Amino acid sequence: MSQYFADIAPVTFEGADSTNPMAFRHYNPQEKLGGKTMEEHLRFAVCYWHNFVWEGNDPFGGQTFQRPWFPADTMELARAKADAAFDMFRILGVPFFCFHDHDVRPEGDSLAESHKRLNEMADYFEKKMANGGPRLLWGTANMFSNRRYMAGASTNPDPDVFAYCASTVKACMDVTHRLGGENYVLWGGREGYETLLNTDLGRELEQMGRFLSMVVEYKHKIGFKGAILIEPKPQEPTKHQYDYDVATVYGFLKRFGLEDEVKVNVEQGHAILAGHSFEHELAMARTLGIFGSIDMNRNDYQSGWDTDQFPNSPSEAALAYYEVLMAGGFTTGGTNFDAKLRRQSLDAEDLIAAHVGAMDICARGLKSAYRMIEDDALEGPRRARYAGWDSADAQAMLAADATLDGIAARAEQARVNPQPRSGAQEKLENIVNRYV
Ligand code: XLS
Ligand code: NI
Ligand code: NI
Repeated sequence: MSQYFADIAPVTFEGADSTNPMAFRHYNPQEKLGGKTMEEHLRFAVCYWHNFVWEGNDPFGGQTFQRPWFPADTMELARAKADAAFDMFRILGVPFFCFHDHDVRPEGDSLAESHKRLNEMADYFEKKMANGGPRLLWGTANMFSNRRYMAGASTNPDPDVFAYCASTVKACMDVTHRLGGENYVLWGGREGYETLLNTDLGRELEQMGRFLSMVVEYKHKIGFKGAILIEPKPQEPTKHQYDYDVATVYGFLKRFGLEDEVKVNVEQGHAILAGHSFEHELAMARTLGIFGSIDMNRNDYQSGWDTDQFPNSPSEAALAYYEVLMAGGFTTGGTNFDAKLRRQSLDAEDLIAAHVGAMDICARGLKSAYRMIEDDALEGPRRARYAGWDSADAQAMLAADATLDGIAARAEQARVNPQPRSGAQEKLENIVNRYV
């Protein structure tokens, strides 16, 4: 127990009419939608990083937050941070948490010392996870903060950095495996470039492909049953990140024969940075068969950088969970918040209130999405739009033995002049609005 959240009671469901800002109005963990409870559908997780590590700094100013565990540069303070973190997980009632190695332990003077500290913290977590404590959704390595990674991790021009990364990822995968983690995440960090003038693009992609292949091999070697997830992002911190978006990641996986081994962790804010909507990225992942998990941090639409705000739009959440449900729901994945408070939100209570609102928006979105699917509200019109393709004649055009000139001859004979039909977008938007 830490004293940090001592004044805050566990958050409970009070129903849609509640005016209590520290209660759930939609997230009722045990309420069932179909065969699963909301808790099982949403699989909420909270990431350590922005919640317990970020100090409130921005490019123009330093620390605004004063947490008792800062600067967390000793193992004692790391444990105090863990105590506060697990108190928050308990208050929110989230079933999962996530962390980067760097979030949970101060870096040691050597690689070996860093690994030792990580393992000590994992021992500490093991006790907190026992007896109904939160489970681990994913573990990951921070290979972007330290200056040794400034020119990339596995894509670094220096082979010693590549080797350093191998050791770091191995240690993090071991710990994730030991703690029963359900996924291992690789967000690109600084895998990208600032300028092509000093970058050998082909070589860097090759290095990244080999590295990922070895990560997958190691997963099988240690018997880790969870999923390996790549988290796409188009830019920031580098000018161009190699894992630009879901489609780019898929092309990369195909190239290295990893499309059945690796899935994606899609983040709302990263989708926006890539010039997509969140639902576009989710629909793409579903279609390509690589949907894994989500980071529910939204981006400001004007900023141009990753603002990692808590989600707060019911209609966006509804369209996102629509895609999640259409993908068959989460298996190993979940809904992770690695969101940031705004830097003026100083209090312990702000951290809790932000998650309460975010969890509630997701629950509301899930319920809307579930009802839209149950009522066939969007799939019905969508099927009708493509109904022409149901006939045997139409299907024959897609068969393996169909040819362009064969189809051309048919069209020329039939002399049908295709008649355009309305896409009815506004009517569909009205339908969505009825559900949110
Ligand atoms: C940064 C990413 C990061 C990953 C995990 O933009 O969102 O937080 O989720 O390394
Ligand atoms: Ni993320
Ligand atoms: Ni992000």
